[in-house]
Amino acid sequence: MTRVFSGIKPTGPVQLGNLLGALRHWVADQDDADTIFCVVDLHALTVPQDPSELRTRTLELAQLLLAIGIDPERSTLFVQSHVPEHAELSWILECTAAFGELRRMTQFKDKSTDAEFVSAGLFTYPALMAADILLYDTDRVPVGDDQRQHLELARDLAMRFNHRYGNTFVVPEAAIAKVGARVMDLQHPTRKMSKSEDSPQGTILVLDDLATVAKKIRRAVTDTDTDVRFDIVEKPGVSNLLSILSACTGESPEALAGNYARYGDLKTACAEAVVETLRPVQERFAEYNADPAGTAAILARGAARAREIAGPVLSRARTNLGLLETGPT
Ligand code: AQP
Repeated sequence: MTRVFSGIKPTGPVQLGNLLGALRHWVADQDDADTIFCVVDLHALTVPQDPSELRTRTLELAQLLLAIGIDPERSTLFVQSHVPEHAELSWILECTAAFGELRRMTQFKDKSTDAEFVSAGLFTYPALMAADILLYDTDRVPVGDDQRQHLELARDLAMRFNHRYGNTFVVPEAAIAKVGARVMDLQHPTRKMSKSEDSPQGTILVLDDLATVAKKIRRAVTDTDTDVRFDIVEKPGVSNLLSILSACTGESPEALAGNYARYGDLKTACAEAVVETLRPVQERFAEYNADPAGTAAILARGAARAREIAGPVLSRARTNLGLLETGPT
């Protein structure tokens, strides 16, 4: 059976781009793959975090994943720091990656420019992401378009390691959706919507009050003319709304463009579609949120299952590298 792995960082409240670009595909993947999903809390540490907020966000992110339809009977759902194999393989892969290769990562350039404090972890984080994926003999990784370069690096590291030390890792494929793979900020439609970006009016949070969601969409930046057309370069604002509507309805953005003569009508339709997508998620989230002990138990079972898979893969890497095995005491 195909093995699917993906993760999400508890760096802020989940936004619509996370949902449309990645999370809804995770849910669908449960039908035909062995699925493993992870709240990647170690990745959140690349920027300073408030400890109590990080703890709350990690638990609530797991609850949100359950609310969107991740089924713990069919998927392995766990928190990255509960499985220490991730950190160990990350070091091995940092030593497999070249400095220049990491320096070329565009997300590092974006996130380090103008940052007050740039941690070494922000630089090496793609090696940890590669470790997350390679630890599970992953075949397919459903991610948004912004992760394409990191996925390519994970593949390169797997191939380099296999070439140097013998066949150890499965080389994964990225699975990037055609629609919704890059949801843009509603106020700045040439930059991606992001959970830790300071753009409250441009970012739709999955747990935003539904009236606020509709208001943000109605106030989205469009363009000066009135033509409803799917053209990402010339009309980024309108095209973003068409892409969002398309991801929620399943119709193509080009076909949807023909249905609306005015921006106002497109915004109304988009707001309705997003609100109806979020409503059931919010209702289920409230149920999981009322039972933190239940969520903790699900995560503990998930971590135990994850370790059963990750342990032997890490042992394979250690042996092939030539690390001395521990002898009997
Ligand atoms: N705007 C987006 N459109 C489509 N997909 C997106 N993803 C993120 N933003 C968009 C996808 O969501 C998954 C989880 O993302 P992540 O938490 O690992 O980190 P990220 O990609 O860096 O997302 P954010 O929201 O922008 O977080 P911050 O602000 O903390 O960096 C990934 O599959 C991602 O592609």
